[in-house]
Amino acid sequence: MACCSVLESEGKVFKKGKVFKKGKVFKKEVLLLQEENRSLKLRIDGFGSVCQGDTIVVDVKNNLFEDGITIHWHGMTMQGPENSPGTPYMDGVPFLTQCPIPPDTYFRYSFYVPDAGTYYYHSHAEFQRGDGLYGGIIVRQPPGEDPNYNTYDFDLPQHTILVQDWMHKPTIEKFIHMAYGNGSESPESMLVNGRGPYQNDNDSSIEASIPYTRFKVMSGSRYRMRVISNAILSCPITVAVDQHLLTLIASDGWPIIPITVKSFVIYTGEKWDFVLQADHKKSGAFWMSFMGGLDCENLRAHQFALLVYDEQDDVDDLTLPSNMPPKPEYTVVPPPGLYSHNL
Ligand SMILES: [Cu+2]
Repeated sequence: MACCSVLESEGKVFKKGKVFKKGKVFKKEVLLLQEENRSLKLRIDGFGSVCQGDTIVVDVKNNLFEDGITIHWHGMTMQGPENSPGTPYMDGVPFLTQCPIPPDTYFRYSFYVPDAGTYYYHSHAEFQRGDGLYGGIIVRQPPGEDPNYNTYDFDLPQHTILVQDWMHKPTIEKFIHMAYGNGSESPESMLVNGRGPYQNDNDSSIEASIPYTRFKVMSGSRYRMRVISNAILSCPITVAVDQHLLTLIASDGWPIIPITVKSFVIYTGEKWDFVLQADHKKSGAFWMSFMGGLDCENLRAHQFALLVYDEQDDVDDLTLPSNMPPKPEYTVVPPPGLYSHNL
C-alpha cells in the first residue's frame, strides 16, 4: 500500500496552486508516506479506518536512499482469532521481530485486528517517526458495542487529532544532543495533523502563514474525537478546547468510565478519546490548544487548532474566523480542580 520517500520541506504550504510563505523558513528533510492503492480502507496519507476482526495487509516499499525502515503497529496486540496463533513477527521492531526493510525493497505486513479502538502506526527504525513517518488507525466496531456509544452522536474520521513535538533539525540530531550533550536541545514547535504555524513568543515576526488545522462541528451535536500523541522527546501535551468541557471515554484504545474535564495531558504514544459537546448556539470558532511540558517547556513548544461551528466549506483556510477570541495563554500547569468531576 505504501512507499516512503524523502522530500525537502521548505516551509511552504501548497493550496489551490498557490504557495504561501511568510516569516522565517526552517528547512528540514522529512519522511513522507505515499499511498499506491487508493481503494484500500487503510489510508496512509492521514488516518485509516478498519473494522474489528479484519486482517490488515500492507505492502511497504522503502524508497529511502540508504536507511532501513520497519513499521510498528502501536497498541495492536498481534493476537490471532480465537484458538489460532498470533503474528508477533509482524510487530515491526527492527532486529527483534524482523530485519529492517532495505532500500528499494518491499515487505508485506499481515495481521489480524482483534480489538476496536484508537491506534497508530509509525516507523520503529532510528528516529524516522519524528520526521514524519507515522499515521493513525481507527479500528471500528458494530454500532452499540462500545459501552460509551450513547455519549456521542458522531464518530468521524476527520476528528482524529495527531499531535507531535516538531524540531527544526533532524530528530536524531536533537536526540543525541539531549541524551549525550548538555541537554539544552529542545523541540521548537508542535504539529497538529502535520501542520500549524511556528509560534515564537519572543519574536512574532517569524510566525509563518501556515493555516491552523480545523475541526468542523455542527451546533447541538456531540462528537467523539480521538487524540494520538506521536511526541518524540519527553513532551507531555496538555489538550484543551476554549469554552468547552471534554468527556474522556477511552484510553489507549479501551473504553473507560466517562470523566469530564477542562483539559487533559497526553503523553508520548498515548491515545485518548473524548466527547466534545458542541453546545454553543451560534456559528463561530474556538481555539483548541496543545501546550508542551518538560522537554517542550524549554522553548514553549505549543500549537493551536480551530474548532469551527457550522462553517461553510469555501472559507479560506488562511483567514481566521472574524470572531476569534485571543489565543489562550501558554501554560502547562492546569488550574486546581481540573481533573475533578465537580467543575
Ligand atoms: Cu509506538
